[in-house]
Amino acid sequence: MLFKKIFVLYSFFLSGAVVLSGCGLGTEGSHEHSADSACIENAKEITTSDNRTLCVTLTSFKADSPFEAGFKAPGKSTQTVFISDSAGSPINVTNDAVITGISQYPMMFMNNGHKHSAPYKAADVTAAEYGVYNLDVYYPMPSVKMDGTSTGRWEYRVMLTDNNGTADDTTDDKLHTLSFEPAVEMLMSSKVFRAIAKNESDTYKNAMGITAPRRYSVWLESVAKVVSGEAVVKVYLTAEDMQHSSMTMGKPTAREAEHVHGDGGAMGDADSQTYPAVHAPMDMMGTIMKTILHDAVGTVADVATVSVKASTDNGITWTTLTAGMTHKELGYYSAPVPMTAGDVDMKIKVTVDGNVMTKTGAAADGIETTAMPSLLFSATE
Ligand SMILES: [Cu+2]
Repeated sequence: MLFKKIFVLYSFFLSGAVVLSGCGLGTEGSHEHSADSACIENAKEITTSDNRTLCVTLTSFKADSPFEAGFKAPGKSTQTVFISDSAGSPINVTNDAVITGISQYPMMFMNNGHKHSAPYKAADVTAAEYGVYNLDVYYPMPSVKMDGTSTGRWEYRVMLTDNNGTADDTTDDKLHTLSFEPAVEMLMSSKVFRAIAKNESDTYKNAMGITAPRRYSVWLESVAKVVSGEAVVKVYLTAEDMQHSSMTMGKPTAREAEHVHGDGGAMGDADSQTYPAVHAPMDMMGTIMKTILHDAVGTVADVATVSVKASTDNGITWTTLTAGMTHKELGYYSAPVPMTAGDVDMKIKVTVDGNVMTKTGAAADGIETTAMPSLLFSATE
């Protein structure tokens, strides 16, 4: 009965392939399930402050073109969290009496002892009435190498805000934390969904304690269908830093989880790599949102100017991508870019505070065809 109800809900929303078991989920969760468990296999259980048992599952079963389903790196992974009660009815965090927010927190524990986070998106709650939440992560590194060996372990936490049964009282809210362990696999196709670029004059002290050029990542976020010789491309720009520095990061308040995105940042850990969104200062109704980066000696520097351009003719002509202007869009850049359907090689030119970022970190010297990194993807019409 329970299985059937959940299956019906899933099918209704997905109207496609359903992957509930196995796929990328760690096996540890199964230990938590006794024979009389209220939740299906691979689901995590919590008990709310009003004494309900909730079942939470994590899957990555579909993705919009040009992305592939599944937990893949490097690049954006499209992830779905499904929350139901023990009877299989969906939990809607936008109107539930007690559970009022959802957020995520990815962290990789490397076999070499280092740890780092990943950039992630705000939770998409537009399908909350079905108990379905989209929580995308931009994984910088796989946990499973091409030959099947492990590089470490991704711990992916889903946090649910519980208002302790007291409506409109945020002071005694608590977080339920559910830990999943997705096996993040190396992207096997010839596509490139993350372009890395740097500049020798923009350095910081990295996770190994070495002063090196800061790596900027341009993550492909979406490519719309080609219409009249162009397609709207959106990318997300992050930098590497060693301290929690993104002002867009934070614990979600009730009903506000959808406004929070961030770098999965350090949360007090001075030794973990972070990936703050990079954008020029933006005035958000009187609050100046800015990207704060640290150099090799820990000095704080505000990012003042950012430019992101794309070229699909090998660096001859460049299209300026427009910076997102809302809280949710900070660090995102988009514009219609000329292209035809099929394989696209899109060069990316990022300039931060006057420093043009190249593949090697050396100056481009006008040879932009080879100096600039590419995003490789298939466009459709
Ligand atoms: Cu790693």
